[in-house]
Amino acid sequence: MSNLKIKLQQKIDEHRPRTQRLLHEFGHVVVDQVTIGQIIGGMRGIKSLVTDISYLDPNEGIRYRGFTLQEVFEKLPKPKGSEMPFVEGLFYLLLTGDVPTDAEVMDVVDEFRKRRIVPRYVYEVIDASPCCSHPMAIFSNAILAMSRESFFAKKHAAGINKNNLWDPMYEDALNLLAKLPEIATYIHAKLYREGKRIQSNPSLDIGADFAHMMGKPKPYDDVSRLHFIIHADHESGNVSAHTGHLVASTLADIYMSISSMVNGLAGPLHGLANQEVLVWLQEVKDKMGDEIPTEDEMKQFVWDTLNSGQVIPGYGHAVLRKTDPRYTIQRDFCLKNMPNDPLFKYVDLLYKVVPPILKEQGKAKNPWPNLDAQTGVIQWHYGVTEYDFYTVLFGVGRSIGIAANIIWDRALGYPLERPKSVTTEMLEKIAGIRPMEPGEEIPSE
Ligand code: CMX
Repeated sequence: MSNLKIKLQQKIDEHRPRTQRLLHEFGHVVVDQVTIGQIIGGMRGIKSLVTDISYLDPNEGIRYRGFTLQEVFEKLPKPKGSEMPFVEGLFYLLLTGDVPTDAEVMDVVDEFRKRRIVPRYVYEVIDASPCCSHPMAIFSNAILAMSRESFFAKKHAAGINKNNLWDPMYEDALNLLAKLPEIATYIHAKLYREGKRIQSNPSLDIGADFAHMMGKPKPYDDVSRLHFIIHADHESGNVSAHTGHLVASTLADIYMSISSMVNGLAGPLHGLANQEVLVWLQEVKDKMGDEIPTEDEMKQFVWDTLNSGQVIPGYGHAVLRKTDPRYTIQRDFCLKNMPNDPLFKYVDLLYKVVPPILKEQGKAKNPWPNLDAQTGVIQWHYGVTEYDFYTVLFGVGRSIGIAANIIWDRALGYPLERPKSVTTEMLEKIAGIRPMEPGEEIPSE
């Protein structure tokens, strides 16, 4: 058994009584109330999920296992000569809650290395994708196709004690995560590099191997590590994390669950926003004939977008109420490594201009930038200019956190998810009003 799995087993044994005690002795304790506004409004803010892997504070941003992102970057071991930590170390941290030693990280690097060979039929699935498919659709299909490999599904069909379900889920999760960089880079090669695939180099860690398979020199290895680490998890209620958890709650295997989460991530209000930011910036750039706009000109572009009924991509958030620390970490990277990049100058100008405008408009609860406002600009700078592909990069990173969550879901025996729905009429009754007649105007108070 790998060191990581042994450690995980210990952590699971320690944690299980806590969950069991809460459920059996304190299951009746009220945690939250639900309003009609929350029921109609996308269940915003209802405390109804549990995860110990990350927590999102509205003002502080994400913490992974109690650590701020800044601390995660400081504490996790780094490959020699790199500014950014091993992605494998983050997986160790998310799964066990402990910061790994150098030796522990190298064990995980080795585990991933052994599992990275992608079955041949996955390339065929990618090759068979119809023309103009979005890379996220191809990515989702490629992952789903591997469901036939699931160790978890086979064990479950054969009959396995519920307490042991986490074990085959762990095996599946590692098998899948180890293959995602190669699958993603093959999609990139297929769509944008005339199929010129670069083979994985088994002597490299995930970040470096990803850069190698993308055909990008240093510091793209660090860009990849940075990217995968900051995208890995954002507690459980966001659409991608929630979808992965929900599908896995049916005891679907990791391939079905992660493929579903990729579909959720592909929406413009979620992961696709990083692509939309680039589209929006390019429009501004084209209109400006590549000149950097003045502050007033940029304000006008922002107002024009809002007045045409569109959102400003990369701004706002369902939970956060301050600048996203994932934005700040990327901004710091840009200031250090690419301060004169023209698109970065656009993004920086937007940081000055957009929040006061969104405040003045008065609709968005959070006028500050989220991580998607910076991501694409870094990729563009290092030559990944196919912005359709950016959400696939997000998906590789997000899979790490969701896989860790799903392993723990099975370890703690979280059941099938099944909230209750009500009808509009029931809500009207609860509100103490009669249903409106067709064509009737909303009565004024
Ligand atoms: N630009 C313009 N209007 C915005 C806005 C923005 N960036 N963010 C929110 N609003 C508007 C909403 O559209 C909504 O308008 P209506 O009342 O007319 O429907 C109003 O402000 C209130 O929305 P909210 O409660 O502040 O935000 P939500 O929780 O409903 O939505 C999010 C959150 C992220 C979908 C929204 O801020 C948005 O559309 N942002 C732009 C897209 C984006 O950057 N998405 C990426 C988020 C990060 C991620 O998940 O990857």
